[in-house]
Amino acid sequence: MIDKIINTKNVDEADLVILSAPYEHSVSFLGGTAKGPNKIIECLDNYLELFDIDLKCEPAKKIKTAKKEISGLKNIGGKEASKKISTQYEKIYNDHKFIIMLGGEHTVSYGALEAISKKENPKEITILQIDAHQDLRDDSSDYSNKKDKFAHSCVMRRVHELGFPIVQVGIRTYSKYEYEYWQNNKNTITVFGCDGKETPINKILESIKTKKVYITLDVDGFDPSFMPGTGTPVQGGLDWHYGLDLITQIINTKNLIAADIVEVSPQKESALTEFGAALICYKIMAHKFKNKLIS
Ligand SMILES: [Mn+2]
Repeated sequence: MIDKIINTKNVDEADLVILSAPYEHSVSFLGGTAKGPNKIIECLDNYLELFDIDLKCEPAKKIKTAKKEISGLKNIGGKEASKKISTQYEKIYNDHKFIIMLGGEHTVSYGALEAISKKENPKEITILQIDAHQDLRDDSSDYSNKKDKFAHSCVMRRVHELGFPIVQVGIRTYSKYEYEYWQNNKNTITVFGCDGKETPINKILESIKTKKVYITLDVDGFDPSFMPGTGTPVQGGLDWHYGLDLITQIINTKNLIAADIVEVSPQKESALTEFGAALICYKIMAHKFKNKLIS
């Protein structure tokens, strides 16, 4: 039998669920994120080594992983999509499964966090957002004729309104309105920019005041040389090893309650982005279930 990372069809018996949210609607530049989840899963199924070279073991053999897709996300607006995601997410989350959600555009994170906010106190969970953009707009009216409060560029504002504190890493472009919102909410929004000098990881860890953390990874947070396939690429992002180190250190020092990887837009000429997203997904799995690996 060939061992696979996604190794059970039964969501009920899984420790971990890879939840696809192939939602794409409020694209502001390049499209294609609806195809992201399947491409990442293809990499998880076929191209990744099971052996983790840092942990020196095969995490997949100890973690029961299932996949599931959120249905009904085609041709609907962001508010409706968020509701669909939230309802389906809630069922799996309440069943005590660890969820890694794969997007889709960044809007999908709101549905997940709304579901979580029903069960837990948002003030006790910090969102660690790796992203080139703050996504703190109130709506999309400054760049689109369609005013949309659930566009991808507004997702972290909506999440912040739910009560979650946010720590942003990799930020290197924002609008006047986003800057103002951040300045008015400095107690609960911490920003680490990207100016060519790397922020020491312990500084980021110190800025997270809660034990519980949710990671939302917009792949454009990484430098586009590592993750070129994304809707709104921006030069000068996180180094690959630095980003991985940040993610694993957070899992090892905090209580990661769930994560998402969004904005993967597969390219014809390069599979780098979906492969990188799959690698990060497997890293999160391995470190989250580290205790299981030793036994
Ligand atoms: Mn984003």
